[in-house]
Amino acid sequence: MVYELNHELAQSFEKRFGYEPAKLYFSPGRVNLIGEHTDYNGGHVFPAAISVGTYGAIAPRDDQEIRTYSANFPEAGIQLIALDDIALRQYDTWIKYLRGVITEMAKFGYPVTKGFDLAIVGDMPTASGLSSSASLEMLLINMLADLMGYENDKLTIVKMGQAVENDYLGLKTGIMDQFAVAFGEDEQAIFLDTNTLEYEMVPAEFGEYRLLVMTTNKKRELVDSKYNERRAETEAALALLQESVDIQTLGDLTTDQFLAASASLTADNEVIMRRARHAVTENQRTVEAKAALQDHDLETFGQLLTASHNSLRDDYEVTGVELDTLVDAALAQTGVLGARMTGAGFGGSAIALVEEARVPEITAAVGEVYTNKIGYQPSFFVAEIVAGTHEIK
Ligand code: GAF
Repeated sequence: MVYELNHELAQSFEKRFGYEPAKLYFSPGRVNLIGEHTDYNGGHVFPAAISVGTYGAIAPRDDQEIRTYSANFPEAGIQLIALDDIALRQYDTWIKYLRGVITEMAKFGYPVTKGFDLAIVGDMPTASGLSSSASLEMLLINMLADLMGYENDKLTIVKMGQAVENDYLGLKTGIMDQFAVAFGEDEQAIFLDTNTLEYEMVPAEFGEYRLLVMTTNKKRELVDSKYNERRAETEAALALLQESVDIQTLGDLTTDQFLAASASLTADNEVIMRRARHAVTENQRTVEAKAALQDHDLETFGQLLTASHNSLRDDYEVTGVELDTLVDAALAQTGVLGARMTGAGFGGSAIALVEEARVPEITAAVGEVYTNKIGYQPSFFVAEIVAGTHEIK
């Protein structure tokens, strides 16, 4: 399953550039099991790297030129970039990530000074909310760090990827996606405290159940501005709460402490306090879900996934009719222990913990309900949890 496009990419490189690539890499996407919109609120997250992602083939050049080709945009052909001209262009497609990566690597003391030929291909559904950008960022940074002979320190690479989002592209994302893509391990979920960056690998053992990824196929609209808006709302709530409690982040509060501290503030600040309530309760659910998974208590784990979705729908308001339809339709089926949106929301994908033997029936039933209500089809696959970004030897 993993490396499905590996061979094809090597051929595609050779066809475009006339010689074999020096190195091939794979960079996964991610699902987040639970812990949504907590990573910029000092909470816990619980993601895992998955087998759909981005492949890269690269070879060094003797000059300062960069020639690139994406098999996902064949009509663009080979695009040329010069190392000394990497400012963001208005009509940049995926190339903006390459320019961003080169810019941020230089700022982190990892300047890219050699030219190279590069081909990439990805097999993630578009706008799937499975972190295609973090997958690409981690791929490019790993390849270019190796090309230059720099030490491949995972956490630094993760932070460079986050800087591409935050500083180069202006999206105020947290650290979860890059961390999951870089630190993933086969069949392990990553329980990460985004406050301390301490993490623990937890076997993603689902027994007779599988993680079904259900993609809305909704066109990506306004996700970035709404994401930044949610972040501003929780920051405003934190500032208000800090007037009465001594906390650094919302992740410092238990649900009970939050309810006590927010009681007198809620009437005048209804919306931002609901946002904060999600961040606090979601953090608690994430800690409980990790314990449930370790105890092989899949019933409880599933219930926490569903509770997470409800909080994202009602308090954080980041789901929307497409994600709600997928989740509700999945939960109405026999053999489903829980379901929730995964990632930023507003479209993208949901996950459901489903009985393996019933996957075909469940996807057929959910697909029918969704298509009738939304007017186009969703897509489905069973997640395979794999290792983080690496060279394919
Ligand atoms: C996006 C962001 F990139 C992550 O940092 C995280 O905040 C997530 O949305 C929501 O949990 O994927």
